[in-house]
Amino acid sequence: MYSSKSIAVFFALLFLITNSFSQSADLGKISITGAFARETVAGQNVGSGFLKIKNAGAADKFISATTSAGTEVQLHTMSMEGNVMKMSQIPFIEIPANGSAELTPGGMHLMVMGLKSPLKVGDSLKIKLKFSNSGEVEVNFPVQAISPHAGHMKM
Ligand SMILES: [Cu+2]
Repeated sequence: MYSSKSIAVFFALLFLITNSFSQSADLGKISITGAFARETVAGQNVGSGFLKIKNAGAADKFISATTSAGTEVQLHTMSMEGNVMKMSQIPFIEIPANGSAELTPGGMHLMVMGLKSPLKVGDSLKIKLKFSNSGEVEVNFPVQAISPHAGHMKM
């Protein structure tokens, strides 16, 4: 028989485990919410991830990210060139003191290079995010369907 004490410990551990891979996460004064990734189409070996970062403390920088699902994670921004969206790599994303930064489709995003397998709706991607002051946190990015208004992009 399990004692009620060991059951309580089990649920506490379960909470810790689930919490550390959640699509939202807290890291000191930094809180992450609404993380998601986009599904990929056949032949596409790059994926994109989005999230919102809130900062309740001093200014920080989101400097890098890693995942075992791909060879590299880059920080990207998007800009219009004529009527074509163009993305380019940026070295970091500033998180202002008591401010926030949002990575959204059509704006800044995470670009997962060299995906080992396609991203399908229902899957999720674990990405470790690194901040210059606050350190590292692993966040779960559930895969969502591609919006029909995604538009045209070139690398
Ligand atoms: Cu990109």
